[in-house]
Parts: sequence; structure tokens; C-alpha cells
Amino acid sequence: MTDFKRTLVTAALPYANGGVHIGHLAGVYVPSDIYVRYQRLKGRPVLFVCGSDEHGVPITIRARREGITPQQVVDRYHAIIKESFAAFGISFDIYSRTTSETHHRTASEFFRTLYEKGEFTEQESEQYYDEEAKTFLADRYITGECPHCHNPQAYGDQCEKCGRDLSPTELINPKSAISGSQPVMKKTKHWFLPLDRHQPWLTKWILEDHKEWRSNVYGQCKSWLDMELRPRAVTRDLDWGIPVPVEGAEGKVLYVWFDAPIGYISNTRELLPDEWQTWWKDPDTRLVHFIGKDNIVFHCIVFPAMLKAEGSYILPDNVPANEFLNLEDDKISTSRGWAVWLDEYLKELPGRQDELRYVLTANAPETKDNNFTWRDFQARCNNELVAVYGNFVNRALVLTNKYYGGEVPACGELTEADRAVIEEFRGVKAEVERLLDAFRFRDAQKEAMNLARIGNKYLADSEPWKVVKTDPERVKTILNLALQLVANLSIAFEPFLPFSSARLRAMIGLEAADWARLGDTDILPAGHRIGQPQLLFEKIEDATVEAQVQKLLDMKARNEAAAWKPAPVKSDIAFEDFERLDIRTAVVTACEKVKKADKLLCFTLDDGSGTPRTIVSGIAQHYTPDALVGKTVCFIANLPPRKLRGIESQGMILSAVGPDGTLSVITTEAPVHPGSPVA
Ligand code: B3M
Ligand code: ZN
Repeated sequence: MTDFKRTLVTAALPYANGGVHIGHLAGVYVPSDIYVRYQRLKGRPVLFVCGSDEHGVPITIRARREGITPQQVVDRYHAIIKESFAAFGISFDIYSRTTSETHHRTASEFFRTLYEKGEFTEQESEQYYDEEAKTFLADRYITGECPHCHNPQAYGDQCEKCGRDLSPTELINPKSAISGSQPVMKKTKHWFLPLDRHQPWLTKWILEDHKEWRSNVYGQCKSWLDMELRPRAVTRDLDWGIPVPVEGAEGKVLYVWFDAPIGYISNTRELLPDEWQTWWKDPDTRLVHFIGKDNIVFHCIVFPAMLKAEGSYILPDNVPANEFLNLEDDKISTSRGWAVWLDEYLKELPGRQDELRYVLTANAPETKDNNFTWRDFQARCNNELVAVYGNFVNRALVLTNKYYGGEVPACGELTEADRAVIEEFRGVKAEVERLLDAFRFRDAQKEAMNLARIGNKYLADSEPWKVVKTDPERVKTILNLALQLVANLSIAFEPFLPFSSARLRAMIGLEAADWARLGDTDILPAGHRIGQPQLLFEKIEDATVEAQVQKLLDMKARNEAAAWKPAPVKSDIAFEDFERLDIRTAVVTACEKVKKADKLLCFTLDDGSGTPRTIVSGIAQHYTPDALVGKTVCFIANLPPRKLRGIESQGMILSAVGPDGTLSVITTEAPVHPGSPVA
């Protein structure tokens, strides 16, 4: 690691068709920010580039849906995203965007270079074309019946009902989502990056030269390479994107995943117009891509193949991709609204950025998916940040103000216990650095938190508030050491918790976070004056957490209601068939759970015949036994009796399926005689 002259860090370019949520922060942006802050603190030359990814079909779909232009969509979200990152202290050196002029120029030049070097193959294929709208249709713009589950609203790339991946030609009765017309197949030419040609060197470069990559990254690359790489289209028939800069490519744009990674280069070029090539072409640069696991193939196989084909660029040295973060045990989903959006978090929990940075790092999905719950967020804030870190700092500063008017007391004779504590916290620096250099941010933060645990224990064991009565000189040494520990904490936590670290340094009158001083026991000299202590962290109250959980549940219910579509109507039946059905009402006179059957209830009904009727129904998860007693229900009377768990059931009680699968029995709007026919 140390034989590079500089480190170029990129963070995945977020799509500008929505905000950023805690999954993005946990997966990419907090880890990359920790890493870059640490490099800067070590005095190592480092550049941190990112920007909005503003092309691609999802953006055009949102634009159509909202009746605005794609540019208006990306302008809105580029601003929201940029502001959210700044508010969370994600310290990019540049946050630009792929609709910038510099990016269009850089991506076009990049494509032309590969084109002129013959690095592309050209292939003609057939694609659905909308003759009314006069445009080729991207997969997402074609809808039709899913061949597997017959969902009438499946998309050309996927059926969201059964989850199957589809190709447009598999859809039954395909329709254009633009004009609604039946699309036709039309020939079209595209350019391909022949990844198969790059298979030999990619295999060696990854599987032999980069065994040190994280196991989840290495494993995914290996499975792609084992499947034999195939040519990948780098152009699309779309009107939103970077026009393909060659003759005969009218109406075509660069595929978004071709242009987006070049965004890292153009952002660097925008930041350093004269030096960007040193950062991207000098082998003394170490290139590190921070991404989520869904982007591994683009950053470890496709983009390196592009860079290699162009010929003058360096290749990534490491790609520490994180796995996914779930939210309250469910996948984060922007379409279902199941997410904690940064801009909303900032409004609802103002000034709590470090708490979220801390918890997302403590739970970081570094090698496997992990889960965020608001209860765990509250527990970690209250039991770790407040009760350990904040409490230690507060006690050290309060006692120093109380006994010495805020002046750091001189350190006297050290006891064995003092030396042991100094030994312990001197070891923290090397361990934090080893872990950060290995991209192990969870463990590194835990190690930094150890400093606070050491401090807390030191004060609890040495009890200066008691010793002051009998040996005031001793207390000076205790508090001097405690204050050195506090100063060390304000430096050690700088990469992880920049906001509270700055606040703490202001409280103790420490100018800057000088990483070289980490581990020292003379950072605050005797006589140095500290300020008045304020609480470094405030407790997270139950009400705050309950409100956030309720907000998620409300959002989920709203989205499910909005997304709900009735099943297609079954094929017609003859009226006579309907007349053969004997549906009538009855009053529930008794109900009990069926033993050893958690879904079944056994109803006794008065159906007006004078003989009680027994019906077993699978609604025990939706009704308690006594909930329907006395109520009118509708049932099918002329089904043959059937034995369920040894009980003869004479009919079927009718119910409808509610929003989240709950069942609701069918009843009458006004009282009727039991046994009244339902028509
Ligand atoms: N825009 C983000 C994603 O797939 C994608 C990353 C581009 S990085 C060059 O969620
Ligand atoms: Zn389906």
C-alpha cells in the first residue's frame, strides 16, 4: 500500500432519479469518507471524486410519469443528493454530474478512442420499435403479459409480480408504454465491448494478482469469469444520454453503464484540468473504487476492460464493495417507500449526523448483508455514544472545571495502573490504522471506541471524586491522563464522527486533529485551559424511534395500497352456472380454535334451518374466536361436506383479502334473517 505516491478514491455515482438513503450511506459513502479522511490525516495525497449519474432509462421513466424533462428530474435530485452528502460530512473533493459538458466531452473522446482502435464489435439485432412514437423501446418501456404468472403488467426486463427476469420477446401481447400501440420488430445496430477478448488477462489480473480483494468481491468476479464473459452492448436506442460520436449512430446514446464510470475520470478532469492525467495514468496512483455489491461486475470487469482497451489508464487496485443493508428486516426499496431518506432524517433528527454515521459503521454490511433497526440505533446511541464516550468526556471536563477552574493540572508520579492505561491506549493507534488500511471500518471504529472504554474504566477505578478528599495531588495526575485520553478521542474519531470530534476539540481548545499525536500523553500541556463541557451526544428518546417506525409502516401501507391491482377477471360463466351456487347468510353463534391447527377456526352458525351448521374456516390468523360471534356472515351452503382435522365442515364462509393479506369476512350492510339468500 505504501509504495504508491497518491490514492484516487471514487464512490459510486448515485442515480439522480431519487434521494439517497441510509443504504447508500452504509454501503458506499460513509466507508469511503472514513477512508479518505484517514488518508488525509496521515498526510497521504488523496483525491475523493463522485457525482450524480444522470442518464439511464429510470430517469426518463420518472420524467414521463411526472410530465417533466429528464434534465429537470436530474437537476432536482442532483441538488438534493449533493446537499445530503454535504450535510453528512461526506468530504468529496468534487461532486459533479454526468450531464456536465466535461463529462460529455470525456466520455465521447473515450468512446472514439476505442472505436478508432477497433476495440468494439458491431452487431445488428432486432428490437421492438414504436411506430407511433417513432422510437426504439428500451426493455422497461415494453409491457405485456408475463408468460409465467400471467401478470398483465410485466415489463420487458422483469415481472415484478413473480420476480422472473424476462426479455421483451417473451411477453404475451407486448405493448409500448409510450404510445400503447403494438410495437414491431425492427433491425438496429449497436456497438459491443467484446469482454470475451479480455477474459484471459482479466482472469489473471483478478484471480491471481488480486487475491487480497474482499471475499465477496473476489467470489463474484470468479463466478462471472467462470461463466465465460460475453460481448456487452455499449450503445442504446434512446434520446436521453450522450450521443454516440460516430457516423451512422443517429438516435443512439452511450449505454449508461459505459458512460457512468467514465464520470470518475471527467469529475477528476473538472477538478484538476492540468493534473487529472497524473491521477488516472501514472502507475504511482492507487485507484480504489467504493461501491455496493450490485456494481461489482461493472467496476471489476467492464470498466477495467474499457480502461485496458483505451490503453493509457491505470486499473483499480482495490474495490472494497459492501453488501446490502436491510431496514427493519426488510429490503430497502425506493419503489415501496421502505427507506430512511437522508434529507428527511436531517429534518426529523437535526444535528444527529454522527449518530447515524456511527451506527451505520457499527452495523456496516462489509462482508454480508446486515440490518438497521431504529431500536438498535437508539440502543447504540444511548448505550455507547452517550453512556461510554459522552459520559467519560463529560466527567473529565466537569471535574477539571470543578477542581482546577478549567486548567489542565500538572501530571505527577505515575502509578503502575497509570502506566498500564497508557500502554493500553498507545496500542489503539496502530490497531486503528491496521484496520483502516484493510478497509475494516466496523472493527476500526470499535477500536477507537475502546479508547473511551479505557477512559471510562480508568475514572471509575481511580475515583478522583473520592481521592480528592485525601490525596489532591493524585487527582491532578488522574485528570491530566483522562484529559489526554479525551484529546486522543477527539483525534481518533475524526475519520468516523467528524462533527462531534470537531465539537469536542472546541471544548478542550485543541486546534486541529493531528493524527501524528494520536497515542501521546502530552497533547494538552499543564496550564492549558479547556472550555465548559456540553453534552457530546443526547439520548435518543423512545418517542423519536416509535415515530420513525410508524412512519415506515404508514409509508409501506400507502405504497401497497397505491400499488395494489385486482387479479384479472376470470373467464365468463353461464348465468345458469351462477344460479347453481347457493350463497346465503347465517349468524355466528359460537366459534373456537381448531386444536393443533394455527390457521383454522370452527364456527357454529344459525342458518335459519333450526339445525346448527358447522363450518371450519382458515381465518384464525385474522380473527380471534369471539370476534365474529353474533355477527352475520355469508357462506356457500351447497358444497359437499368435507372433513378438516376430523371436523365435518358444511360449507365455506366468504371473505375478501385485505391490503397486507389480511382476510375480512363478507357481511350484510343491514340486518337480514339468518339463511337469507345472497344473489
Ligand atoms: N449509478 C448506482 C447504482 O447502481 C450507479 C453507480 C454508477 S458508478 C459508475 O445504484
Ligand atoms: Zn410473472
